[in-house]
Amino acid sequence: MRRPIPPLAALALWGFAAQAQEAPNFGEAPFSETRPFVLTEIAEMNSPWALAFLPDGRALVTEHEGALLLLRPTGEKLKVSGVPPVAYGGQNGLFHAAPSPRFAETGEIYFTYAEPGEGGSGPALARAKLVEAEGAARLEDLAVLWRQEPKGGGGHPGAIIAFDPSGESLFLTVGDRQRMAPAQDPDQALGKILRLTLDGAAAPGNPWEAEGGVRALIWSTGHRNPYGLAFAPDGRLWSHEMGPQGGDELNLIKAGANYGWPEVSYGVHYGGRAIPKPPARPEFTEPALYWAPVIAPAGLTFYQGDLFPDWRDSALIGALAGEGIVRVAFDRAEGARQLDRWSFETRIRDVETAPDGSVWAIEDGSPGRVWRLTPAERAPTP
Ligand SMILES: [Ca+2]
Repeated sequence: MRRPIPPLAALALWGFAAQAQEAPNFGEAPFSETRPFVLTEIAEMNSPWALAFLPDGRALVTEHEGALLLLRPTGEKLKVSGVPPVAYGGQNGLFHAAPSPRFAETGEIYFTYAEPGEGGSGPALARAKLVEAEGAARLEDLAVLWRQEPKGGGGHPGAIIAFDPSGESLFLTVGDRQRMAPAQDPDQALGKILRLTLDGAAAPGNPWEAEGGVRALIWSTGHRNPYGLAFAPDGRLWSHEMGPQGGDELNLIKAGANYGWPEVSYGVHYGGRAIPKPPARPEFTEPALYWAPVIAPAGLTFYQGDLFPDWRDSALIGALAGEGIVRVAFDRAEGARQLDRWSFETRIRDVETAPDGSVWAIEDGSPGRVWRLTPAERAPTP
């Protein structure tokens, strides 16, 4: 017969177990008292959604209604023609554009948008060549590499692209389009992170490659609305996603892992209906950290520049509801902790590291803005 555990010791053990299993919550963290950067407005934009840098220091900036622009650090804009029609409304529109890992040779870019069609719209991934001549820019040789079928209603598109550091494959977030259950359906792309070849086929080595169809495209499962996806300098892939009421997550993305939506969450459904917390279902992968109340994360970049040496290897995350930028640092044992939370007093939709080491951030809205962050002058040390 087992000896009964004294109540206080049991409580302590339970406390330790709970601590060991539950991801840390950063929802109530206060704003940092000082900002180590100054902000310079680069340009006013019409509902800017996402940005990515070309090797020459210009940014590809999407506007949600369907415009794609090349933006110089001076604020000069050049509109790129040839973007296909997008289904614009609510969370749908033009999403994310990024240069191919082979951009220097091919001039190709990849972009995502809500493709209109029978029944509504669906997220789509396209590739095209960016051609510039006589001061104008256009897309040529457009090919839609992947599209969600069947089309339908709903927001939560995800639609963020990240290229594998090898340059041989790409990862694409696909949100649950506010339908929830498909995130656990292995035959639907909704609520998944896909891994594709640069031509949009199932990438060799995917966990369900042998099963074919949609399954062969899937890298990870059980996501809600991931608006951030990026590789860390150590080669690990991270994503964040918006929870419902509470429960925004930062996840270390592993092949074949299931991140639990909508079966578990640190949040509750809108209206307050409970959802089991992740430790209740050990088959689901816990987030590295979560926010309740939410920050509504959007945009993710791992800082590797020289202008902010204190930020090297940490992640910068935009916050819509959180109205600012969050900095997260990592340790070797998969741990992540929020170190800074800077208030912008406005919704931040995306954040990226520029080739010169400055950080650019998108202020959400119409008009919205693109901001440049450079180091604040420090008081001279005596
Ligand atoms: Ca989850």
